Amino acid sequence: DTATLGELAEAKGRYFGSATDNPELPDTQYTQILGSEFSQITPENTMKWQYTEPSRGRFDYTAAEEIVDLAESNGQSVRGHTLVWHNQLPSWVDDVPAGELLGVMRDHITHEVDHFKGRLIHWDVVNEAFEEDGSRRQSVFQQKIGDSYIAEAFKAARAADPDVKLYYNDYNIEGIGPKSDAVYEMVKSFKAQGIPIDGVGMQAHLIAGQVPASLQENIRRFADLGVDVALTELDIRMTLPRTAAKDAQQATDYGAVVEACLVVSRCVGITVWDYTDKYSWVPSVFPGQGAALPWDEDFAKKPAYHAIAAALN
Ligand code: 9MR
Repeated sequence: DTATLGELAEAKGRYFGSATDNPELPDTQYTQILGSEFSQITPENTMKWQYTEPSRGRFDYTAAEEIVDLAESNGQSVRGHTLVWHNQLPSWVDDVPAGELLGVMRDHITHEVDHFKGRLIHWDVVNEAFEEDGSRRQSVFQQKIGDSYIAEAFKAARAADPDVKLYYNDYNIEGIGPKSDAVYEMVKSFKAQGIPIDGVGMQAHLIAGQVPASLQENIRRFADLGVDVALTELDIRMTLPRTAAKDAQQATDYGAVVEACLVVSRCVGITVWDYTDKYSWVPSVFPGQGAALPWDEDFAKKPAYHAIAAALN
């Protein structure tokens, strides 16, 4: 069986992608697999505000372009990640007077969306705007603009590019619960009011043995609102060290996630948050945990890889 994950997903009308980051690109063993196995790429960091508008009105897409150019040369689609987020936000944004922040946010969105117009399939317009209890995260945008900032962000993105699909993206919204309920209600009200939203990104930073049982039902209820769903940052971490049993559990979990997407026609694709344990964000943020990706740190395929391929078949 020599089909790539991208090809297997394509046969099901989906993409299968990976995130990548600029410091990894000189690693030719890495880029060989990145360029061949996946049909979609997400820049892991360099489309974020800190890189793209490091000071007010000064835009820089050099690093992001490096990834988009590479993806295009490999025939891969690209998801834009992300326009409005409380992290990786340059400190000057915190100091913008409340009365100016809506304009600053719109200018940022307009400039970046326009810059990449025609080259991206999706934009994560707003990222991680809710707390676990379903309340709004008290970001600078929430505090200075108020509840309307999310709708305003989507309207600005649509005005800048009528074709790119506009996504709301968050973590811990894979299962049904207070946080996903809040996102669900937001999407429902956007649809009722004509606020442009095309999709919901479920990040899917999961834990081996703990895939939410309601994942498939949750994907379906969003699809039934008339939006697409994408699994945008999939990884499934475990407590280190790896064992055969943990690898087997993780493989089962990856297979289950892929199957949950495939049964809902509006689940359009899956992106792993990088593909090799060599470059995973997990160990630095969750000490003692890791091995979350389908390839190990030496680029050997793990049981998870084979479970993904089998599920896509
Ligand atoms: O993987 C990204 C890591 O390299 C950055 O240091 C980090 C900064 O917050 O962001 C990571 O990506 C995040 C993504 O942009 C949004 N969802 C959570 C991801 C993991 O933290």
